[in-house]
This record gives sequence, C-alpha cells and structure tokens, in this order.
Amino acid sequence: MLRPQDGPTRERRSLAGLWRFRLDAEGAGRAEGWWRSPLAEAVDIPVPASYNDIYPDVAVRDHVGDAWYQTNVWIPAQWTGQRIVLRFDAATHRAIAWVNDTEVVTHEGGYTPFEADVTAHLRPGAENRLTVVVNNELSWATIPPGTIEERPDGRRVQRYFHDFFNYAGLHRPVWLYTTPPEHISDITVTTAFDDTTGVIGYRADSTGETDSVRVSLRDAAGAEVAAATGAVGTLRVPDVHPWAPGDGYLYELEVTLLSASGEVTDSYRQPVGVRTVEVRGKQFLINGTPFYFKGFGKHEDAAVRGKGHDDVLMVHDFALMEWIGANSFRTSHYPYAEEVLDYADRHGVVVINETAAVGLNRNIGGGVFSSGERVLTFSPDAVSDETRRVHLRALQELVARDKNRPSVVLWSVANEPDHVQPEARDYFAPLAAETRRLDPTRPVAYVNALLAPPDQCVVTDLFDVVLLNRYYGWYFGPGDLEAAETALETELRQWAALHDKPIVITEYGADTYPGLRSVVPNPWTEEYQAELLDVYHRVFDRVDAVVGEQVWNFADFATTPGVFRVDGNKKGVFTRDRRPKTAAFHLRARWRKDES
Ligand code: BDP
Repeated sequence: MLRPQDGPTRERRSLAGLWRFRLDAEGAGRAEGWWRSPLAEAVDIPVPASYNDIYPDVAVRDHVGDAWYQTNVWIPAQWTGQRIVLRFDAATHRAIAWVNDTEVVTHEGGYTPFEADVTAHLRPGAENRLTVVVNNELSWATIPPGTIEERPDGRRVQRYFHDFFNYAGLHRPVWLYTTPPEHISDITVTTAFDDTTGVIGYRADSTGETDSVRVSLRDAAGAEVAAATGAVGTLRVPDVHPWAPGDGYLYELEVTLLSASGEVTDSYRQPVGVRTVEVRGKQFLINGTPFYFKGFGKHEDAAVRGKGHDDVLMVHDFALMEWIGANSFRTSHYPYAEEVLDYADRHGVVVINETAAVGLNRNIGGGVFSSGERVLTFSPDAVSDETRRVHLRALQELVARDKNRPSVVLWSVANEPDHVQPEARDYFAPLAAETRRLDPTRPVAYVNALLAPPDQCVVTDLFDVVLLNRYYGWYFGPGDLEAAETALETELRQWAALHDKPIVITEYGADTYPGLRSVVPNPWTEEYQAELLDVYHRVFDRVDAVVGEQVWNFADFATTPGVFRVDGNKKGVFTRDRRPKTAAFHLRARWRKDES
C-alpha cells in the first residue's frame, strides 16, 4: 500500500488539528445518524492523539465504546478531475468514516492504514463534512483480544490480557490526497546482490489499461544509476552502496506511468535500500554478515498524547537509542507509525516488525503468570477460527504496508501466545505459511514466553528464529540474581541444543522506580535493574546461539492499574519523560564498548 506523497501528479493535505469530539458509550450516534449534521455537545480534540488523557476525566480515560470525530474541510476547486482519497494512517481499534452524508469506509484493526476513494462524495470548491466513529472494544474476535465486563450498575469495563494501556482514537495522521484517475496503485521491490552489483526486482501495479511504465533509479546524490521500461523488471547497479545497519543508504525508484501518447499520467517515488537478510544455522545475516541485535522492545507511549504520533518524541527516541548504542528495536506489540519506519529506513536502524497479536494466552495476563490450573487458550469461546481470520488479515495488512522497507528484517506474528496447547500448531501453521507466501524474502518468528520447558513448545519449528522474553530474577525468583544466572544459561543451552536456529532475547528487565537506590541489589532499585542486565549479558556472551538482546523496555509506559504496576510499567531504561536510569549507562558502556 503506497503512502500519500506530494509530487508532479499528486498532492496531499494533512487533516491534523483540532476536530470536534463526542463520546457515545450507549451507541446512540449510529442510530441517530450523527454524521448527518454538526456534532452536538462536542468538545475539541487534537488529531493525531489518543483521546484518553486529553481531559482530566475518568469517563474519557476509561471510555468503552464509540467515540465520534468530526471536522470540516475545504476542497480546492483545482482538485476537480483528480481522484481524491481519504486515508487514515490508523484508527484504534476500528472505524467507520462518512464524507458528508455518505459512508465511505470501514476498517477493523487499530494499527494499520486504510483509505477510500472519495472522489464521488466530495464537493471541490466547497466545504465538506468528515465524520468518523472510532470504537475501542476488544473481544476474542479482535487483535489484540479482550473481554468486556458488564457491571451491576450498568457500567461496561474493558478487560484485556496485554500490559499496556488500551489507548484509542485517531493516533496517527489523517490525509486527503489526490492522484490522477489512472494511477500507480502499488509498488513492490526486492533486492539482492550479484557480487558487488545490486539487483533490484520491481513490480508496479497501476489502474490504467493502456499505460506503459518507465522506472528510473537514482542514488542518494540524485544521479540516475539504472533505468528500465515495463511494469515488471530488474535493475542492476554496479558497485552498489548497500543499506546496512548504521548506514541507511537509500536509492530512489521513480515509477512513471505514461499514456499511449507518451504523456506522464502519474509518478511515484519509492525509497529502496539494497540489502539481504538470511538465517543460516544459528546465525542471522544481513548482507551476508552476522548481525547482533542490540536495542529494545518499545512502545508508542507518552504523557498526554498516549499513542499519538509525534515527530518530536520520535526523533528524540531515535537520538537516545543512538546515544546508548542500540542498533535495533521491536515494534512491540503492534505496527508502529509509518514515520517511525521511514526514520529507521533512513538511519539504518534494524526493526523486528510485530502485529498486534498480543495476549493470545489465557495463562498469562499482562506479563504476570497465573498460578492455577492451565486453561485452554485455543477454543471456540477464546482464540478461535474467527480470531485467526482477523489475525491473518492483520498480517496481510502489515506486510502490504511495510514490504519494501529495508529496516524490517523479521516479521513477528505474535507476542507470547500460548505455544504449549497442541492446537497452537493448527493456529500458527497457516499464519507462518501465509506470511512466507506474502514475503519470501524475510524470516518469520513468534515471541515466546516462559510457559514451559523448551521441548514442550509445539510451534518453534514452524519459524526461523527463536525469540525469547525472559524474566528470571524478576517474575521468576525476584531478588535472586545468582539463581537467575544459572537458570537462564541452562535454558538457553536447551534451546540451542533443540533447534539449529539463532536466538534473540526480545525481552529481559526489571521494574525500576527512578531514584530508588540501594547498596545491595534490591528489586525495584536502579542498582537491581543494572545488575540484572549485567547478569543476563554475561550469559548471552557465553551462549553462541544468542544473536541479540533487546531490553524490556526502552521507556516506562502506561498500563491498566494493578498491584504489580506503579503508575504503569517501570521497566524502562529511560523514564516516561526520557531521563536515563542507572542501567542506561551500563548499556551504553556495553553497546558502545568497541568505539574509542
Ligand atoms: C511480557 C510482555 C510485555 C510486558 C512484560 C512485563 O511481553 O508486554 O510488559 O512482560 O511484564 O510478558 O513487564
């Protein structure tokens, strides 16, 4: 799916700003047709942002159900004759949109874009009304899943099994953009090397029947290095400058659509990073060279704006990751804003790209393990065939959005699902197969939680890389780092003996209250976090199959309230406002030790 872009044949308009907003817990708006007139009893709401923390009101923060957004947009008369598209970069977790009185699009899933051709419904040269209803309810038929508790007093409370706050709304930009009526609808690129020559396969899809396609590849200085005609083809670039970790070198593929008479109908510029990814035995190779992941699991999370995308915070986070010596992160636990992936592409930051399938497990709740009897996760009343259909669709949308990104080196289909119940295999086999069919160029994995010893996992052989979240010394044996060191090493060696696959530790860490200090390693202190990380690092360095370490978490983040959480999850190496804890300096010393 192409991103909106300005260019000789296209123009885009951001709809960022203050919209009108109204909560609708009873769902009256759908029956009463609130899109037909100016939203009554509305307040201002900023877009993009999560709505939950904008007003000091528990009814807004903990709202369950519909929330209505509305704005008016002037459409320039010059847009007449163009195709006009309305695009939402995300609406969490589902939405319906209307242009004036007409419903134009509906979408399920809170973290991938969707759009509609609204040419027939907008009036150029006039003001138009745009209305969106966003709904945040989670069930066993959504990704992520959840359940709604009906209270005796009539309140509905959202429950969920993941450990981050259920922020909702229009978190990401909303666009109106134009394309010519006959236009480029998609571009796919793949890259490989023939010795020092870059080999770029491309495919341009378009709507025009009689059009022809011309492509031109330019280097970062703007010089053309290859060109071809035809909708499908291969370009060769001698002495190619590869995209590599720490070196986000991008070429630009300009695709031009020409009419039968040779006039330019449409054009689109697609960034291209030439690199390969391969899993060979226990190694993870980028451009044929073993790669070691250093970095974090992150969240899109900040005070007030919730999951609202913000360039200021994004650039700051990347700057802090560079400061600390990180070369990678995981988009835990949902696809991140496209701006974030763009930045990673341009700066050579490596990404494990994850779907929003978090919480597919009835034996863990928000990182905390239930102690009772094991319950069934895969069953008609929990994770069912319907869940799998929604999950599959989420995977398809993620690959469609990010398939051309050099930063993305691995797809993560789920975080900490139940991987022990035998039915897990029937659930994940088709998802792994479909991801490979959609994208044969990248490895596929799922993230494993410590539910059982390695030999009881029924799905690892379906995947290419072993991704492990481990909490020895925290949830398992809090305070005992000696026991943690032994248990971690024993387990990692078991994984390495069972599977000829690389291992990345995608989570390890400890909740840490900033400013709490201790001369002995006490849980929740800054010293304990730093020492726990040191213990893990000693083990990683002794086990060859470990090819990466991503600390949980980059920064403290909001969760539902609970006795295990102090104003959110405090496993951040940085606080929520991005101040370093002691552990940050330990990580920096380790991750930058090769630099003089
Ligand atoms: C892991 C989850 C992560 C949690 C973390 C924790 O993957 O989302 O935040 O535990 O408990 O199980 O801190």
